[in-house]
Amino acid sequence: QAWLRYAPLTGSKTGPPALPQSIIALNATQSSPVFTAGQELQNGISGIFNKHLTVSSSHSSASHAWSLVQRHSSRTHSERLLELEVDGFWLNVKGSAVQIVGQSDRGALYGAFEYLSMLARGNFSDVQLVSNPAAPVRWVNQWDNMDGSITRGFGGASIFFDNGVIVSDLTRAAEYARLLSSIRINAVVVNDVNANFTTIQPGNLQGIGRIADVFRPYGVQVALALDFASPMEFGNLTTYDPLDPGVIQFWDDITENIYDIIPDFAGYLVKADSEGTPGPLMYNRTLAQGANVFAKAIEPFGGIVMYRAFVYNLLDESVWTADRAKAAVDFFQPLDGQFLDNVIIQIKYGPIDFQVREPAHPLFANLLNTNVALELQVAQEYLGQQCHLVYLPPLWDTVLNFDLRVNNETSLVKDIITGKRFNRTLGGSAAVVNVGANDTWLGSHLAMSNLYAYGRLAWDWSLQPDDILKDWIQLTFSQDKTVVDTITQMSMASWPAYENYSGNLGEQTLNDILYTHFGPNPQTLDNTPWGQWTRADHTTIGMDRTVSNGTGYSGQYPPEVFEVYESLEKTPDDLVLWFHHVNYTHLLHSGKTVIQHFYDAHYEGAKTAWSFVPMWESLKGRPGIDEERFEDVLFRQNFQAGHSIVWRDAIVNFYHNISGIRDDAGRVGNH
Ligand code: GCW
Repeated sequence: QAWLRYAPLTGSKTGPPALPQSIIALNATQSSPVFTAGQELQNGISGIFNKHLTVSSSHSSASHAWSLVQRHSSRTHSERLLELEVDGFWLNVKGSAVQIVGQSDRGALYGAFEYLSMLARGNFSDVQLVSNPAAPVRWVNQWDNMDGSITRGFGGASIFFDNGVIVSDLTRAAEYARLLSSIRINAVVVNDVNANFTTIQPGNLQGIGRIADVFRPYGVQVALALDFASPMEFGNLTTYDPLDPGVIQFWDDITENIYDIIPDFAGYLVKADSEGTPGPLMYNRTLAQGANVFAKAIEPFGGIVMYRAFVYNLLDESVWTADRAKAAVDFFQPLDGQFLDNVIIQIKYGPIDFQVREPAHPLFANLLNTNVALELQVAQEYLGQQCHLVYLPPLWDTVLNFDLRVNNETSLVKDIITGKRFNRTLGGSAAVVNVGANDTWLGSHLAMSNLYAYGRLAWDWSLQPDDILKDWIQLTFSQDKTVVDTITQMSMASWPAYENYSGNLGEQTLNDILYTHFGPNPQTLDNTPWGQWTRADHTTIGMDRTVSNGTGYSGQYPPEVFEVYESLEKTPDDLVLWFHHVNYTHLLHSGKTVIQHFYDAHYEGAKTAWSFVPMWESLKGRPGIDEERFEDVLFRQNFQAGHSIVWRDAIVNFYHNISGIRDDAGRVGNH
C-alpha cells in the first residue's frame, strides 16, 4: 500500500471533519479514471474514518456530495476551471461539500488523490485550488526483462514478465498503477532499455495490451523500449538501417499493430548505440535519423519517442584528453534542431552515470531547438541498492537548480526540462524505478520516499525535499511528531552521509563499477575502458576536465559556468576532483587538504550512518510504527551502519596506502 494506506488517523489533534454523504463520479464508465476516483474515495474514507459512502454516476438530490467531472461536461463550475491545463485539476472543499474537476479523466483522479492525501494527513481545511503539471511527460522506466529479472532491480522479480512472456496475474501491476497515479505519473515503460525484440512479437504484444488494460483505469499509459535491430532479428530483413524502406515499413507496421491493441499507447523509449546496443551509427546514419524513423511511425497516433542521450564509446585512459563525460554533447549538439517535434532527448542528470555527485549534464545547455527530459534513478544503483537509506531529492536538487547561464541568462535545469526556458512544448522527466515483487516494492520501506518524491517533483519542480518528505512520512507512518521529525532528520542526513563515506569532492561514487555497482572498490574505476576514471596515483588525483590543460569538458558549458569550473580557485570543493587533477595535499576552500578531507569525511559519514540505528530504535511502538516495519527497517539500518564502516575503512586505507600521507587525527594506518 506504500503511502496509500488510508489508515485510521493517529496522532492527529483535530477531530474528524464534516464529511459528505455520498460520492458522485459523474458520468463515469467502468475502467475510466473518474470511476476509479469514486472507488478510491470510497475506500479512502472508509479506511481513514470508518465511514461507508455510496458511489453513483449521476447527480442525486444529495446536497453534500463529491462530483467528479471532466471539464467539458461541466457548465456550472467556477471560472477558475479556465485555468486548467492538460491533466490539471480543481479541488474545491467547503466543509462537507467537495467538488473535484479534472481537465481530463485522470486529472479528476489526481484531484481525488489530492483530497484523500489531505484527509490522510489530518488536514481538514477548506481549499480552492487549481493544480497544473509542470510538464506533460511524467514517466517512469522499469528495466524489466522478459525472463522476469530486472536490470538493477533491488525489489525482487518483475511484476510484468516471467519466462519470456507476460505474467497472467497482473494484480500487482494494477497496484503499481494505483501508486503511480496517486503521484500523477502518466506513463510507464515496462521493459528494459536494453530491449529484447521478443517483447514486440505478436503473442507478447497481446500481453502488453493486458498490462495497458490494468493501467488504463488509473490514467497511466504504457510505453515500450525498442530493440533497434528488431527488423533483422524477427522481421526477416537483412538490415536495420533506419533509412531502408523495408525497415521503415517494419516500424510502421509494428506501430500500427501496437495501436490496434493499445489505442492509448504512450510511445517508445530508445537506447541505441550505447553499451553494445545496436543503433543508426552502425549504418553511418545520425542519431536524429534513427530517432525520426520511430517518430514518423508514431506521430499519426499521437505517440512520442524518448531517445536516450546515454551514448558513449569505450576509451583509452592513456589519452589524457579522453573523456566519457563529453560524449553526449559531442554526439547530440551537432544534431540540435534535427529531431522531429515528437522526439524528446532523455538525459541523465549528470554526464557519467547516476553518481553520488555530478555537475548538471552539459547537454541541457546545448539543445536549444530540441525537446529534452531529465532522467533520474529511484533505484539506488550506485547509492546502496536500497540497503542504505539515501533520500535522493537533495541530490536531484543540486541538478534541478543548477544554473547553466545559457546566453548569460538564468537557465535552471528545472526550467529547461519543462520546456519553459527555450519555449518547447514537450518536455518533462523519467525516473528509473525498478519496483519488483517484494512487498515493499523497492525492497525497503524507507526507499519509497524517493518514488513518492519523484512523482511530486515531476508535477512541481519547485517543491522542497523536506516538505515532500514530511507528507510522505505522514501518509506512510503517522502524524506523530516524533515519527515525522526523526525520519525527516535521518532522511535529510542520508545523502550527505553516503557521499561522505563513498566518493568525495566529485570523484564519483567509488563502487565496484565492473559488476555489482555495490560496495567500495575504488581500484575498479581506473585502467578500464569505461571512462569512469579518477586518475589517482601516488601523489595526485582527479580528472582534469579544463580546456587549458585537460579534456575540454568544462568548455561544453556556457561561458559563465565555464569560467567557474575552468578555474581551480573558483571550483567549489564538492566538484573539485570532477574538474581538476590535483595533489592530495592541495588545499581546499575549507582549509583542509584533499586527503585529510577524505579521511574526515569518511569517519563523519559512517558516524552519521551509525546514528540512524538509535534514531530508528527510538521510534519503537510509536503511532504508525508497527512491529513488522519496525523490524524490517531496523535490519536495514543495522546493515547500513556496518557497511558504512566497510566503506570508510576500504576507502581511507586505499588512499592512505596509495599516497602514504598520514591522517592528522591518527585514525588511519600505523602511527
Ligand atoms: O548505469 C548503467 C547500468 C546499466 C544500464 C545503463 C543504462 C540498463 O549499469 O545496467 O543499462 O546504465 O542506463 O542504460
